[in-house]
Amino acid sequence: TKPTLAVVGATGAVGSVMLQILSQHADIWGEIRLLASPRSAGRKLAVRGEEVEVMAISEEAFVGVDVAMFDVPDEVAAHWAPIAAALGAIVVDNSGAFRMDPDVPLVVPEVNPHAARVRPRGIIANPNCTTLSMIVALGALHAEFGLRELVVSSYQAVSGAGRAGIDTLRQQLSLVAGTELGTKPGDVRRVVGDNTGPFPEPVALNVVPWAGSPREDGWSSEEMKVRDESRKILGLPQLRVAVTCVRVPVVTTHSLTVHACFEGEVTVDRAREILATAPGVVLFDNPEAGEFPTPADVVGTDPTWVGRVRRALDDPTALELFVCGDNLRKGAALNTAQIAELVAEELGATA
Ligand code: 2RA
Repeated sequence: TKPTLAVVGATGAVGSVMLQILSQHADIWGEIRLLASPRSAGRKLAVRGEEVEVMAISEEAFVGVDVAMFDVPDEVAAHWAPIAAALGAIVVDNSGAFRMDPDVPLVVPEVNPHAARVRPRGIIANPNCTTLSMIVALGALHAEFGLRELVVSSYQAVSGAGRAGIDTLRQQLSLVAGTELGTKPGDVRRVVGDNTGPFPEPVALNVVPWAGSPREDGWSSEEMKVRDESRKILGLPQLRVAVTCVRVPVVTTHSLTVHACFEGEVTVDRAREILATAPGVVLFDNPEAGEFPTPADVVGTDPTWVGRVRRALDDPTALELFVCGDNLRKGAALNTAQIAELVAEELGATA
């Protein structure tokens, strides 16, 4: 019999992409249960061409579930994931609640699939979307060149902050559309007013050097995630990481500039060969023909797109890259689904 899957947080921005992916991938699941907060219970959502009613999260709802994909706030995951695991489900969690727990593997199937098999708490964590938007390409380069240091800046889409992020950008864009803003200081702020939603500053016609919540010494939670998660996924606990996270007025698809330093000298030719053949990576790099990845083209696709591959001007051991990944697909729903599929394969093999 096919395993039973629960999608927890089915009504959110990531949840709805999870349902699309379940309808697009090979149909390996038996029953699919959709769970969400009591507020969303009773709604009907389409999955695999059928309308399925959303149930409120409860202990009973997890009985008989083999694998549960969670996309809910940290505190909801912290409460419910261990309950689901105790009831026998293997949980694949996309919150930040368990990612750095030493007893919870943090898995990217193209990079460290073996880690998914060792899960003492019955929970597997899915990385943050910013880490995920670059790590498949970096994992491929690391496997050959040996990564030593990363210097990264992110250009993060508003859907990283969920439906509220998307709604905020759309509202702000409608307020500024047709106005002649941007010549006088404070223009955009005046038009947008206090309507900054989940962001600390207006995001339309702007860039905001902040994502997440404050951490020690001026760092943001998002920046700490990029460092800590990259180290854990790559198995490089001492990796040097310098990172600044920035929000930009893009709906979906995170971009990053990456300066990656390796153990020895690298060549662009070899780097391009690695990127062109790595699973889950597309090399799109011919600037003279206007070819480099942009969010407008990458959105809705599965791979990590890499362009602008150059050897660092002043360091023969370093590469410069521009990387784009759909933050709702590989950055969240797709990676979670891929992990769930790995687990289903394992359950099938041992059944
Ligand atoms: C963001 N990475 O883009 C976060 C969401 N997990 O806001």
